[in-house]
Amino acid sequence: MRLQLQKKGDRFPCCDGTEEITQSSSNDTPAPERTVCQPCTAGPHLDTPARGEAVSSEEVGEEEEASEGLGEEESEQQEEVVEESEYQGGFGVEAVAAEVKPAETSNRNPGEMMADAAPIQEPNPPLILEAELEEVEGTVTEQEASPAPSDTPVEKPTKKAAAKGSGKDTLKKLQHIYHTAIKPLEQAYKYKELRQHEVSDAEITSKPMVLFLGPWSVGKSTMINYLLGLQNSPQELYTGAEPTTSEYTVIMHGEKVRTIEGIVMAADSSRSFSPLEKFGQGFLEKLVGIEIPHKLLERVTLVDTPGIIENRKQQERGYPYNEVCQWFIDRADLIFLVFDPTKLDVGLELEMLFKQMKGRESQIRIILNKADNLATQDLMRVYGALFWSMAPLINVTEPPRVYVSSFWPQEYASDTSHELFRKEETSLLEDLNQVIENQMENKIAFIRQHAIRVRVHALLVDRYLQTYNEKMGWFADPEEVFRDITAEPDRFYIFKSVLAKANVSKFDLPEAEVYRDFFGVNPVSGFKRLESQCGWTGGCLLDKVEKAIGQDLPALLSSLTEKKEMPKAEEKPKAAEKAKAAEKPKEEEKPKNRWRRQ
Ligand SMILES: Nc1nc2c(ncn2[C@@H]2O[C@H](COP(=O)(O)OP(=O)(O)OP(=O)(O)O)[C@@H](O)[C@H]2O)c(=O)[nH]1
Ligand SMILES: [Mg+2]
Repeated sequence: MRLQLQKKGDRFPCCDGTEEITQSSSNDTPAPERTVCQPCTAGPHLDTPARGEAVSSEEVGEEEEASEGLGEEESEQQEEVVEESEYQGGFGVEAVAAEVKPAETSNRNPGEMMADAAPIQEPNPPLILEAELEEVEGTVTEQEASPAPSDTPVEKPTKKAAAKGSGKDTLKKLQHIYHTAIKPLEQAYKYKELRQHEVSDAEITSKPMVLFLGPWSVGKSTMINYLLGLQNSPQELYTGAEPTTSEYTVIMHGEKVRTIEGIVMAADSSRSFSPLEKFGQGFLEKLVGIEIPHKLLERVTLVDTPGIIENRKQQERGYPYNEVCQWFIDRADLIFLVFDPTKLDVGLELEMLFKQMKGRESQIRIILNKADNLATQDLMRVYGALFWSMAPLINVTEPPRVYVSSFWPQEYASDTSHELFRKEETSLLEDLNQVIENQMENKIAFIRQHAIRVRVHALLVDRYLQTYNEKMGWFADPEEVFRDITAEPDRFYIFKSVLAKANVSKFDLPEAEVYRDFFGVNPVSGFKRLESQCGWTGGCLLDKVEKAIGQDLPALLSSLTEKKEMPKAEEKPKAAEKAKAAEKPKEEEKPKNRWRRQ
C-alpha cells in the first residue's frame, strides 16, 4: 500500500490564535509569500501506512521493549519529542505514536523511520563548538565534585554518555589539529583567497550534509519532500515538470518552522554557511534556509539545488555556479546525483560537475529516479546507457552505487518492478543512515583533504617565489619577471617541481591561471619562503601540516575506529545469557539496524 496524499492544510489544521510566519518561495515561479501556521494541536494521522513495507507489530513490540529498557535520560528525551511534536502539528507526534500504533495505521515517512532507526548508543555526539565543549566538561567536573543529594538517584555514567564523550574528544582533537597545524600555513600563504576555502569551526562541528544534484526535473525536490514527508504541507518544496528550483535550499533542523534568507544565513558565523558570502550578493539571493522540527533533520542537513540546464549559459545564473557547486561538493558527506531515465543527457555542465567531483567518488550515489516511468526491460537498457555515458567521467575502479527507484509517494505503475524499487529505497536509506553514523570519519577525511590542498598551495607559492627571486637581478624589471613566471609557469618547471615532491597528486594541483589572478592581488614578493616559516618552539609550518596529513589525522581516524569497536567487546554477553540467547528461535533476534527488513 502506498502513502495517500492528504488534502492541503490537513497536517496543520489549527491556525487560529497561533503564530504566523511567512515562507518565501524557493522557485523561479513568483509564488506569493506563504503563511505557515504554527498548529496548536497535532494534525490527524493518515489512514494508510508509508510506502513500502509497513512497520510490523513485531517490530513495534521490539521498539516498545527497547524503550522500556531506556534510562531516565532517554525517557526524558522522548517526552521532549512529544512536547515538540505537539507544536509541530504532526511530524513528531506521528513518529512517537507510530511506535505503539499497529502497522495498519502508521503513516510515517521514510526519513522519519530512518531517524528512529538510529542506534540507541550513538557512535558520535551531537556536534558542538570547542568553547561549549570546555563549558560542558567544566560542568561535568563540577557535578562530579559535588555529592548528589541523598534523595536524588545517582545517575550512573551510561555507555551512551561514554560514547558521546569519546566523540567529543575526537572533535576537540580535530579542531586542535586544524588550528595548530593547518590554519597557520593556510594564513601564511593566503589560501583562503585562492580557493575561497577556509574551514571554520562551524563547519567542523556541523551536521552531515546531503547534497542533491542533477539535471532539471529529475525529481530532486520531490525526493526531499518524500524523505521528510513534506508533501501537502506548507513547507513542501516546489516541484514541477518545468525547471522549478532556482535556489540552493538548505533544509535543516529548527525548533519551529521558519525560512531564513541567504544573507541572514551567511551573516551568521555560527552557521557553516557563512563562507558562502564570498560568492557575492547575487548568489546569496539564490540561497535560502528552511528550518523544520523534523527528527531526521536532527541528524542531517539536506541541500536541494537548482537543476542543471545544459543549454543555459553559466553567466545567466548571476553567480559562479561551478565554484558554488565545488563548495557544496567539498563539504557534502553524501552526494545524491539524480537522473531521470527518460532523459539521460550528459552535457558540458554535467561533465564539469563530474570533474569537480574528482576525489569525492566515495560520497557519490547515483539515483536513477522516476524509474516507475519505464518498463523493466527499458530500465535495464537505460541502466547500461547511464554507465556508458558516465564511464569516462567517473574513472575509478569501483564505480558509485546506482539506486534505481521512484522516490515519491505515488503508487508505482502496475507494470514496473515494485519489489526492486522498494528494496532499493531501503538500501538507500540504510546507506544514508551509515553516512550519518560515520560523520566523524568524514569530517576527519574532509580536514585531511583540506590540509593536502593547503600544502600543495604553499609548495606552489614557495616555488613561484623561489623562481621570482632567482630571476630578479639588479637590472630586472619586477613587473616583467612576474608576467613571465605567471604566464608560463611550465617554462620554469613550477608545477612540475611541486608534482615531483612526495605525495602530490596532479589532480590536487590548481589550474595555472588561478595563480595569475592570485598573485595579481597578493604580490609574490610579499610572501616568505617555506624554509623561513619555522619557529624556535613550534617547528616549521610545512612540517606541521605534513605531520597532520601523514600521522595525526590518520591516527585520529584509527582511534575512532578502535573506540567504536571497544564497546562491542565490553558488551559481550555473559555465558549464561549467551546460552539463553542461543535457545531463542532465530526470528526473535533483533536486527542490528531496525530499518533493515530481514
Ligand atoms: N513518474 C514520476 N514522476 C516523478 C517522480 N518524482 C518526481 N516526479 C515528477 O517529476 C517532476 C519534476 O520533479 P521535481 O521534484 O520538481 O524535480 P527537480 O529535480 O527538483 O527539478 P528542478 O528543481 O527543476 O531541478 C514533477 O512533476 C514530479 O511530480 C517519480 O518518482 N516518478
Ligand atoms: Mg527542484
